[in-house]
Amino acid sequence: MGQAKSNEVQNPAELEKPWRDFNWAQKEELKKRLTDFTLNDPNMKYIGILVAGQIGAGKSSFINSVQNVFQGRITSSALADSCSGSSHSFTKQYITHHIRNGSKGSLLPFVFRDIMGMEPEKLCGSSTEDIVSAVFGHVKEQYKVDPQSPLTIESPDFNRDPNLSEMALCLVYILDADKVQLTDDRLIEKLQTVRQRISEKGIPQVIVMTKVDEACPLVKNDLRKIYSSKKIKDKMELCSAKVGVPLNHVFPVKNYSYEIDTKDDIDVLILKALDQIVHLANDRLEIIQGMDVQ
Ligand SMILES: Nc1nc2c(ncn2[C@@H]2O[C@H](COP(=O)(O)OP(=O)(O)O)[C@@H](O)[C@H]2O)c(=O)[nH]1
Ligand SMILES: [Mg+2]
Repeated sequence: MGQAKSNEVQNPAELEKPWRDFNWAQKEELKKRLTDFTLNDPNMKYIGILVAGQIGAGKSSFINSVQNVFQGRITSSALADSCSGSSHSFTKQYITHHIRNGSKGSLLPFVFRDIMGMEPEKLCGSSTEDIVSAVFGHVKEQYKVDPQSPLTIESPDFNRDPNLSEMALCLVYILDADKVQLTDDRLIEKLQTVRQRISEKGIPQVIVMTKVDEACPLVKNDLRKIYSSKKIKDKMELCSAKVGVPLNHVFPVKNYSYEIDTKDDIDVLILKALDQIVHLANDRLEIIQGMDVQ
């Protein structure tokens, strides 16, 4: 009993102070930075970002959440699956989502691409080959993933000569905070295979850890406790270790799910993750362009 009590004191659910500095008042500044953002190649209209992860982890919801931040309202361009916990993937086609600044505003210079979710079992969900092909721009728009047979160079949906906009210059792994400790090792192996294949080509990788509200009651109650929740810190460390992405590339978010209005605290976490993703992608673009010049 005494032992349990002293552990509780040593290991409280809430840390004394946040372990990561986070400015909750930076929403407008981040939004401006992203709407003013220009690509390192003036000839390109946009850069691509691919989201990958297990079915139901919140990939479509993350894309929608980004859209919501810039629209200032709840949208549903990348349909999220309202049947939570379902084992099938709602997203079956490979689709590009453009992000618009305001309802009549211009398109922002980055797009998200969503592919069928992954599953632990062999020949289920998107294969590692298809995800790697998508990163390298070989997958044509509206390609329907067939878990039984990954895309090959002979397939009509295989883009043999992709341009830079068709490639992904950042891969975002979407992981569910509430389930990460239960994630099947076979799925982690698939993610690691993808990571190794694309790391060789220097494609930056980020983890967006979703459902922080479901993973921690403290955070559900007050999103601003996200960086003082011991549970969230542990889960972020677990995500980092499992996939092999450094902790400073792990961003916890609460996606829009049941809300009917946007909220500044939700927005600012989404914007912070997005700011990092987009700038890493743009850095990568600069390196690729530099290589071309040499
Ligand atoms: N509470 C909560 N629910 C979420 C969050 N992100 C996604 N969801 C819900 O999880 C379910 C699956 O999300 P979805 O975006 O369709 O997952 P996908 O298969 O990866 O595209 C949906 O019911 C979402 O509303 C989150 O951060 N918090
Ligand atoms: Mg989806």
